[in-house]
Amino acid sequence: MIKVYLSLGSNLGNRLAYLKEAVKRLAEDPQIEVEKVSRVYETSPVGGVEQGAFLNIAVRLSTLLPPLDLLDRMQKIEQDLKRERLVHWGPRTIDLDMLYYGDQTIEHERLIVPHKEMYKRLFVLVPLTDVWTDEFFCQEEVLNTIIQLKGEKQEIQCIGEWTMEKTKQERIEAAVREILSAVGEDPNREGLLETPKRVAKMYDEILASTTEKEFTNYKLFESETAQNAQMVSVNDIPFYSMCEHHMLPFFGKVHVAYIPKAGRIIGLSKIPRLVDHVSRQLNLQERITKDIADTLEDILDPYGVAVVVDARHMCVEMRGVKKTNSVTRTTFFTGEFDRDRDLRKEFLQTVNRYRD
Ligand code: PH2
Ligand code: MG
Ligand code: MG
Repeated sequence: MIKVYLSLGSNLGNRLAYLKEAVKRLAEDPQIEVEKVSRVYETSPVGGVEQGAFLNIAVRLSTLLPPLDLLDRMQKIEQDLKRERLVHWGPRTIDLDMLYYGDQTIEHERLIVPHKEMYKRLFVLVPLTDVWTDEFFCQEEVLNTIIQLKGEKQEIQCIGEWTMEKTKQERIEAAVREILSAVGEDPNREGLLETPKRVAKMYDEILASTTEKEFTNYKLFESETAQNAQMVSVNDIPFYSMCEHHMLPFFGKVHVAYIPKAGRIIGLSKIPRLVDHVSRQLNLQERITKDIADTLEDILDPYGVAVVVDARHMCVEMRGVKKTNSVTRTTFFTGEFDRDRDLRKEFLQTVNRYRD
């Protein structure tokens, strides 16, 4: 891992919010570890046009990313945070500059490291002293320069500690460690050391829909042949979800049918995708069933939707009554499927009972 030092500045809009968002985005990058953030400094603008005061911080990272790849990510953050470079050296919502990349010297058309101007800037050097490691190779040079620059008119004032809400990942990790201790385990024993990290990553995947409620990953088609309103069914779609009462898995098969109206159909692979989407949050089987039907109703406005879900629940099988292999079936019918018994029967005959 290579230690990298960055300088961040903002003097437009909610300056602290921009700095926080930029650091958060760095920290969320799986290839970047944010090791330390300096205190927050308010600084008088140096050079360029007449402009408002800056907030500046320094950040220490550890990464395996090559310097230009890291620069790409920094510039992506700048773009995403609506940085506009109307005036060179002028006001900006956010600015990320690379000061040091390990002890390497880089002279590339896109990147010069150590940063060319930094030894003239108190707003870079002072925050840097908050975050460097004991081994940092330029300490003396930086400290001497700070003393020399104090004669110049560069105002810099520390306005507070950096506080950062923990990331989702960190919060889950801490909580998992706590559960491990509470059940009498030693979270520090070899086999468990990486467990909180793995669990946090796993929840990010299997509960992803919690923070992404809307299903948008589909395309509708118009079909001449679907004009005559025949049933379309997709059976045996596997699903895996987590029950909201115990946070234990339940899983099985989903069977879906609908009757297109006005030739409106959806790509067949999108139905399993919808099932996945609906499953990836803490759930009840009944709700999954209804959510799939409701979503298809919303996006297709068909003559009717039928959904059958067969599932095994680990909260039933591993604990409590321990009735293994019992399968729970839930159904939801709308429109014609709700009104027409024969149609419903026709669909249910295509549905095999779920077995292993
Ligand atoms: N950034 C600039 C120009 N001037 N002045 C202060 N105080 N802080 C900055 O971050 C800064 C600046 C261009 O990047
Ligand atoms: Mg800059
Ligand atoms: Mg810059």
